[in-house]
Amino acid sequence: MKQTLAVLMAAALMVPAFGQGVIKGREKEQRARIKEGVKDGSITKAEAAKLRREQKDVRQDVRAAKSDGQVTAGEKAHITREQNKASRDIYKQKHDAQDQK
Ligand SMILES: [Ca+2]
Repeated sequence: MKQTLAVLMAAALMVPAFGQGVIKGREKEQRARIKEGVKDGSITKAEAAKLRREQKDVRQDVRAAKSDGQVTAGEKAHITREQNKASRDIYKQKHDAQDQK
């Protein structure tokens, strides 16, 4: 019985931990990388706008995933994939020759 309660409590804590921890942390990190790229000239304004739209899309999907009060493993995997793609896109824009899209 005590064990069941502990499992339920852990499950209840997982949703906010997922949303505020991993996702927010990565978003903050990616935003900082975009800002840094704009500052050192490796990311143009147009590229930054595109990358920030990507971040916005991820945030929208996080909100949608949370809207029913439950972030499923599938939703979490989808968001992680999106963030991985966003991260790769930031890397690409930071290392391109600006004229390569
Ligand atoms: Ca670039």
